[in-house]
Amino acid sequence: MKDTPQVLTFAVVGHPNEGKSSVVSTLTEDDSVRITPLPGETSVCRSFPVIIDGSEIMRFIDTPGFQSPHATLEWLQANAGPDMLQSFLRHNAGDPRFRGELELFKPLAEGAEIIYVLDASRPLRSFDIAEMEILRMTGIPRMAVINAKEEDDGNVQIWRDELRKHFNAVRVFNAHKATYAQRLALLNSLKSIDQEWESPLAAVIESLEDDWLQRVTQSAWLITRLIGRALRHQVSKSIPPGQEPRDLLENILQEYRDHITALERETHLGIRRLFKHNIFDYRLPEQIVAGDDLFQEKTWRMLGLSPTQVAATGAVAGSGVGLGLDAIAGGSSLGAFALVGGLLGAGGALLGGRRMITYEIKGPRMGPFQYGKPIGDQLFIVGPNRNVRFPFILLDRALIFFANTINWAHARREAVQGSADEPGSFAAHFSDSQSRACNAFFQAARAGDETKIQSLEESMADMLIDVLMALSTQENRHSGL
Ligand SMILES: Nc1nc2c(ncn2[C@@H]2O[C@H](COP(=O)(O)OP(=O)(O)O)[C@@H](O)[C@H]2O)c(=O)[nH]1
Ligand SMILES: [Mg+2]
Repeated sequence: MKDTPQVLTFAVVGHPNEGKSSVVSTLTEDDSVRITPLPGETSVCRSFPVIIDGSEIMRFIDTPGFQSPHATLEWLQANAGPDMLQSFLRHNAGDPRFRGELELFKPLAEGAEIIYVLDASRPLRSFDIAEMEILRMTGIPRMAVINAKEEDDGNVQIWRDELRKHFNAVRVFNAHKATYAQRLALLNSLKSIDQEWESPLAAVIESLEDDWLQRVTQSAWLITRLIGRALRHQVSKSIPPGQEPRDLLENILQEYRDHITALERETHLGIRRLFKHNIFDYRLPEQIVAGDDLFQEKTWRMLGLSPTQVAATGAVAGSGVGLGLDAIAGGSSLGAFALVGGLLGAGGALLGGRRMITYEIKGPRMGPFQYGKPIGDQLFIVGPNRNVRFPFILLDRALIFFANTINWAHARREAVQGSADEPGSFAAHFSDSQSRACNAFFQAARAGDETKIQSLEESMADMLIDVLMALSTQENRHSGL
C-alpha cells in the first residue's frame, strides 16, 4: 500500500526534455527551477514546495525522465502486483539502465500522485505508449498535461486519443505561456483525478486565491502611493546670486524626471517581487521611456489614446487646466523673465499648448539692493506636475506592467522584449465611477490635502483592486508582450 504524504504531492514525470521542469517552475512560480535544452540533465528528484504564509501547502517533484520505458514495462508486467514499484526499486537498485526509473519511481512509491508531461508537437512513438502503460499499471491517480511547445497542434488529437486510455484526466497547459487563470484551472482539474484529494486541493486552491488577492491588494497600494507621491513631487533649488535661472533649468528638470522615473521603477520592482519574479525584467517599451519618457505626447499615442480620448480624459477631470504660465514673475529678476520666454519656447515641456510642469521662481521682491542685485536667494521650483494626463500615464504604465508581470510564466527564461506594438490604454476604458475615483484622488493629491488624500487613496486603491483582479482572471493575456 502507498503511504499518504502529509502535503499534497505531485510527481511531474515524463520523457526527457518534454517540459517537466517548465511545468514545475510555472506551477510553483519558481524561476530557480532548472530548465535546459539538453535532455537528461536532471538525474535526481527535486522537491519544489508551494509556500503560503510560511507553510508548505503543496509540493511538486521534478523528476528525471524515463530512461528505458520498454524494459521497465516488461519488468513490471512480469512482476505485476500492488507492491511492484517497491519491488522494482529493490531488485534493480544500482542498474545503470534504469537510472531514470529508479529515481522517478521513488516519489510514486511514497504516495505522490502523477502529472505526466508530454510535448504533443512531436509524433507519438512506441516509448510514449510504454510510459503511459507503466503509469496506468501503477494505479496511481494521474493526469496528462499536454505541453505543446510549438503552436502547430496537428498531432494533438492523436495524442489525446491515446492519453484518454491511460489517464484520469487530460489537459492542455503551455508551461511557457500559462497565465494565472490557466494555472488555477489546471490545479482545479487535478481535483477530478482523486476524490480523496478533492477537499484538501480545494483548500489549497482557496489559500492560493487568498494569497493572490493579498498580492493584488499590495500592488494596488503600491500604484496608488506612486501616483500620490509623483503628483506631489517638487524640486526646489536656490539660485545662487548672479546665476542665470535659465542655466539651472535643464538640471532641475532632469532631477525632477529622474525622481519620477525612480519612483515608478521602485513601484514596478515591488510588483515584480510580489509576483516572485527574479529573472523576468520587463521595462516598458523603449519608445515610451526613451528620451522624452513620461512627458511627451508620444507617450499618449503609444498608449493607444486617440486625441479625442485624451481630450476626454481631461474633460472627466473637470478641469480646463489651462494652467498657462504660472511662473511667479513678481519676485523675479530680469533673468527670470528671460526664463519665462525660454519656457514658452521649450516645446518638450509643453503638451497640447498646456504646461505640464509648473515652474515657479520665488524670491525677494524688489527689495533692498546691494551692488545692484537683490539680496537673498531666489528659489527655483519645478513641480508639482499639474497636467491631468500625467497621473493617468503613470497608472496606465503600472497596469501594463502588472498585466505583463502576472502573466509571464516562471518557466519562460528568455530576455523580455518590450513589444513594438502599441499597448492599449486601460484607463481609457474605465467606467465613470472608476474615473471618478481616480480624479478625486488625483485632485486631492495635487492639492496636497492630507485629510482628503487618506480617504480618497483608499477608494482609489479599492477601485484598483477590482481592476487588477479583473486583469488577473481574464483568459486573454494583455497584448503588450
Ligand atoms: N517554446 C517552448 N519551449 C518549451 C516549453 N516547455 C519546455 N520548453 C523547452 O524545452 C526544453 C526542455 O524543457 P524542460 O522543462 O527542461 O524539460 P524536462 O527535461 O522535461 O524537464 C527547454 O529548452 C525548454 O525551454 C514550452 O511550452 N514552449
Ligand atoms: Mg527537467
